[in-house]
Amino acid sequence: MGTALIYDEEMTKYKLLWVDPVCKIEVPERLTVSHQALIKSGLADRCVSVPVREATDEDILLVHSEEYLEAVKKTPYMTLEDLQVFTLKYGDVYFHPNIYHCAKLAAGAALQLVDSVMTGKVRNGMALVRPPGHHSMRSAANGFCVFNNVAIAARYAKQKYDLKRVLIVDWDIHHGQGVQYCFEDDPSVLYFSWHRYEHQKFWPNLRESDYDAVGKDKGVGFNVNVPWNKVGMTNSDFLSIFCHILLPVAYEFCPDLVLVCAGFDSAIGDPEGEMSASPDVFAHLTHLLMNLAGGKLCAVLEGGYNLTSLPQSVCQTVQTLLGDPAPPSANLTGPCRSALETLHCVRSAHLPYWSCLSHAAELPTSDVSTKRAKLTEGKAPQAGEEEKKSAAVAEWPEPPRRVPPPVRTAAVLPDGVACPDRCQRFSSSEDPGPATVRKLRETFFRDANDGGALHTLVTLTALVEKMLKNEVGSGLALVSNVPAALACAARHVAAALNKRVLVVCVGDRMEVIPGTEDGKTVLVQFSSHESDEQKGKYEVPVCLKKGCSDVPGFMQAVLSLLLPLGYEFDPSLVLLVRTAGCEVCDSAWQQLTGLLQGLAQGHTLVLMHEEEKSHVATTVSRLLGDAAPPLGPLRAPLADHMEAVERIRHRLQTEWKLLQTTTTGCGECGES
Ligand code: FKS
Ligand code: ZN
Repeated sequence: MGTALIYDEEMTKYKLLWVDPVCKIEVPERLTVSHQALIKSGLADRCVSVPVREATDEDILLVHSEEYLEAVKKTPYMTLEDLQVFTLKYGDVYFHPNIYHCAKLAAGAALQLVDSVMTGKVRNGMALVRPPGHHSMRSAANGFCVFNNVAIAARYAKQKYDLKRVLIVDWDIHHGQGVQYCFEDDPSVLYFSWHRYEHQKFWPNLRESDYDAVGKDKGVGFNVNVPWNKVGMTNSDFLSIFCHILLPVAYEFCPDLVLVCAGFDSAIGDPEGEMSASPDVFAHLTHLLMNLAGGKLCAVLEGGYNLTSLPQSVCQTVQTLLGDPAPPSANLTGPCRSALETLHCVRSAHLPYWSCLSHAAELPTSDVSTKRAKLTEGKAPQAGEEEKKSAAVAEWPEPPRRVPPPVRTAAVLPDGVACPDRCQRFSSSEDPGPATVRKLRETFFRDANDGGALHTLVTLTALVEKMLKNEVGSGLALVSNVPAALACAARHVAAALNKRVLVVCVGDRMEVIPGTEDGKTVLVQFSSHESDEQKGKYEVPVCLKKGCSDVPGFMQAVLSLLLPLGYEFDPSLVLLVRTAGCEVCDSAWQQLTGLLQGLAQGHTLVLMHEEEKSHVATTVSRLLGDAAPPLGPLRAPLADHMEAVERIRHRLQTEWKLLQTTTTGCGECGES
């Protein structure tokens, strides 16, 4: 199943006709450079090209008032002077004789995208549109927006396909207040937006863009605002918000469809956003959303004004939608203080509505605000106390090309186990040489002399090498001796190849575990086995006492512990191990497998016991990048499990900065 790309040159055929310093950045070239970049990179050719259509009056009236629609309808016939006068009724927007036509196409493009995804013609897609939509309101144009493309798409999708829940992720750097107003009392549409705010000093300067605007009436809890109070936010800040707010809430909500207000003014170099996130962060943001709603994701362009970072970011997004492995997640140094304040405020504000946040340390948010006020109003900050954040230098390297490996997924399977479609059966033809064989035998089979098992280890070693050379993407091996296979593969990566390896084990606690002393190996082990040992930074036993059968608790551990740690560690390979007594339900296992594909450029090697062969087909499907099936709305995680996860996060957050959720280092003990 493919990726739709919707674009029509017609939407470049309007522009600002008078002098206006506020509006001059919204130019037709935004669309042409984005589209050209997709063509030049070969990505456009790989997409299913879907034509635009004009949204009908009926479509537009799903969100806008009749009076407003009738007023906009007159603009094609206005003189330049009339247009200027009409424009003055609204904020930060301009009209043009052709903008009504383009606005109908922009909204219609979003609807075509929803139809393509919902009818199963494609899995996901992106619409490159102008004018953008997220600021426009029921009866008002605003912030370059005429009709609210994504809000219309959400109502349309709900109505036409009888959807129960739609998630809107607005990663544009401006607050989509139009979307918020449209759905603030509606619990069927969850709206998430992060935006430059600077304590209301940044446009659109609304009180209701702050974190405490959580929705109204029945929709309370279904509006999530993440205000950035400093510029210069980085990849770490963005990913931290995803791991600790958006993803847990989104998984609990369990949308039937994900719509993205895909603005790229949140990327480095943008004159409006002044943030420092690199274009490849959008690959990760996209990837992290792709296992929700069975992969049904529609991205609709909003802002983005730097004509270099905009096309790069668009390409990263589309390439990820196409299923190519993610780029490395290098240089994640943890969120800044201001981002942590925001994170904490948002989590506290939403703690009454989402059980995944119910253990968010309940430090009164007023404390944070007071501290903040003191910090800003008082004397000049002491050296080192001042935020290091500042607007980024508008120079950054072009994201390296993401080259999909020639073999996407390979499997090492015993004879008699069929190899799934699109997956290559892997067997090593190379002779390992007597020295290697002797070493393997000495290390792993001192007592036994099992030729078959030895051969498996030789094969695994060869497979791991091919994965690290990007000749193979991901892999799966069914083995009889899981601990030996794991130790062999992990040691080979860490010791012989000197690369970082993340080992994730699910199920029975393993007796033989690879050493983590080298700092190249991180071991995260999910099991029901109690362990009070204080392990170091590289060994993380996650004890879910009632077993991993508590899906919400397990997902909490995956989203707020494993993923941030994994992203910060930035391994070259992920070894995902499923042991015989694995209690985690199949759909949670699949989510885990899918989410881990965002690490190590998709180089995951799954090791399973031979008896687990019934899981081969679904696991391979995740490794190939197919979306995992939805888990259903999640109930509250078991309190014990929540506490266990919080305890581990607390223990590790000084070492792994991406695990932090408060500025104090520890919400409960006040330790820094
Ligand atoms: C402050 C002036 C802000 C208006 C900015 C509009 C932003 C529009 C957008 C959209 F996605 F809608 F295009 N002027 N310097 O990027 O959010
Ligand atoms: Zn914007």
